[in-house]
Formats: sequence, C-alpha cells, structure tokens
Amino acid sequence: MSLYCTFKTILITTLLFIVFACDTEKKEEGSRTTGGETNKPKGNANKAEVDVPDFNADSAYYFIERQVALGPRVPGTQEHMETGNYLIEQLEGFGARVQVQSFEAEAYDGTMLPLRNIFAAFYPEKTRRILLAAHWDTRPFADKDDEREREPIMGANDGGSGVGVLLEIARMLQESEPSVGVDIMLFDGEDYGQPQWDTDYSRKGETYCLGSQYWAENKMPRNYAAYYGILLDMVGAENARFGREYYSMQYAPTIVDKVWEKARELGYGSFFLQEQAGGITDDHYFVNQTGIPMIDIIEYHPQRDFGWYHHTHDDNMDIISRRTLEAVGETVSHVIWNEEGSK
Ligand code: AHN
Ligand code: ZN
Repeated sequence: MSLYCTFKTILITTLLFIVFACDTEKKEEGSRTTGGETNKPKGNANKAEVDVPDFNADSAYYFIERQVALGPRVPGTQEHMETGNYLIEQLEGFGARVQVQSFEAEAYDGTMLPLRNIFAAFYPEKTRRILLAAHWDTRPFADKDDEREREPIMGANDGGSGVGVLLEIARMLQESEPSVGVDIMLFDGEDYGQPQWDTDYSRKGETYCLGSQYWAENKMPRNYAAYYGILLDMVGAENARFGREYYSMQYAPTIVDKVWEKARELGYGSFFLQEQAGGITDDHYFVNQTGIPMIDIIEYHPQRDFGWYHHTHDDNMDIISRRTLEAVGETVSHVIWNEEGSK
C-alpha cells in the first residue's frame, strides 16, 4: 500500500515535471524567436491585454533603408519629390485614406520651398482618434560636422527613423484593427532651420518646423482633432535615450506617463528615462498650439543633449539599431492597440 503510494507520488511528480519542463521550453522558444538577445517578459505580463500585432523591427529598418537609398530628402530637390511620392504610395498601399497638403514656405534665407504634409487616415469612420507623426524631410546641411558642412545629411535617424516606424505601424494597421482610429501625419520642412554658421539673429519666428507651423495655421482636414498625439523624432539610433521632454510634460503629462509606463512594462525602461529633459521646439510644439495634446519621443538626453551623430554625416544607416526601433515601435503599438475606442 505505502509502496504503491510512493510509486504514485513519484509518477505524478515525474509527470508534473515533464509538463512543467515542456512549458518552460515553449516559453523560452517564444522569447528566443521574438527578442534575440533580449530577455523581456513577453507573453505573460501582457496576457491581460488585447491582442497586439507584432511590430517587426526588420520591416521598420527596411523602410528606413528605402528612404536613405532615395538620397537626402531636401525640400526642392528631385530626391525629396520622389520620396514624397514613395511615402504616399506606401500609405495608400496599406489601405489608408491619404490627403496631401501642398504649399510653399519661406526658409530662413528667403528661399521658397515646395512642401507637402502627408496625412493618412486609418479607419476614418472611428470618432476617437490618435495622431502619430514624424518629419520626412532631411537637413540640407551638416552644420555640426567638421567636414562637408554645407552638404546635406542622409538623415537615417533624423527623419528616416520616425517615418520607418510609422510605415511599419501602417502595415500593422492594415492587418489588425485597433479600437481607436489612427492618423499618421508626415510633416515636411522640419529640418530646414537656420544653420549654425549663419549668425543673423534678426529673423523673426522659428525657422525649423515649417510644415507643422503651416499646418497649425491651416488645418487639414479642416477642424481636425485627435484625442492625443505622439511625435517620433530620432527613434532609431543605437543606445538611444529618451528623456521626458519639457513641452510634452507641459501639454500632455498623462500621455508621457502612459507611454513611459508601457515601455517599462515591456522591458524597455533603459531607453525611456524617468528624468526630465529640456524643451525642444519640434513639430509637437505647433500641434499643441492647436489644442491637440502631443508628446515627443525624441533622442534627447537630460545631460548629454542630442545624439553624437546629430546634424552630421554620421547620421547614416550605420547608427540605426533594430533593438531601438523595436523598443519604440512595440511601445507605441501596445499603447495604441490597448486604447479604447469611442462608445
Ligand atoms: C531645434 O533644434 C530647436 N528644433 C528642431 C529639433 C530637431 C531637429 N529635430 C530633428 N532635427
Ligand atoms: Zn534635425
């Protein structure tokens, strides 16, 4: 009798062990295929969440490569024109309703620039909407470099990365419908600001963010409103650090908290710093002036300023990291797909 019991106990223990071992193996397999060298708590911490489609960092990387391959996207050039056409085509291909705002804006030096803000609506019938944005133009000069300062930069990170992440999210939106509606705005003319060698400070107004400044004065669609917005700027460099940017904290502190908390939950707390960083006059500043609370996820370190490559020729594909793209893309998509729609 007691021998039988002991045998039974051993048998049950063995069976339980086998089941447990198989289960562990499955989980490890899962995290290996999704994270590579990473060890994030995927699949358990988020089980209570809705089904969030997978953000594919390889795909985002590829969308950056495509832009960079077209050349510097400097307003007024053939490369700029072709890239704009490429982006419109991609967004339409992902099922968005695309509207283009074409206009001319005066640069710091008086040059008239032909610009296009590209607006793509996903699930336009939904009333509660989130606005995602990035700038698609690149800087005409490398004024922080010590050579070829007057030649345009590649802008793999500054311009390319935000757009790359948003094109990947556009692909996911076609595949999987979230509860909220999503709009993607690609602003033009963000990076044509007065270069460092030009010391004429008599000019009035902000010389960066020409596209978002125009849009803030001429909304398209008319009376456009969103529940909140997220701007992505320089979100692809290796070892990027995102401080809590000052204007984001002024205009949309609860959105900053929501996004930073989601990043921490997903295991990306080392990218999204708890510290506050200074204010950046970026596209979100002008969107905020129109009453839409928008945050900026921007590589801007509380102590170290922008990334070391900023506005130099080092801003090319070599500094782009799939791990950073994944940290930002996965965080933003988890926020979106967990957002409740209007009742
Ligand atoms: C300023 O430099 C004040 N604003 C532009 C921020 C920026 C430049 N983002 C990307 N490039
Ligand atoms: Zn820039």
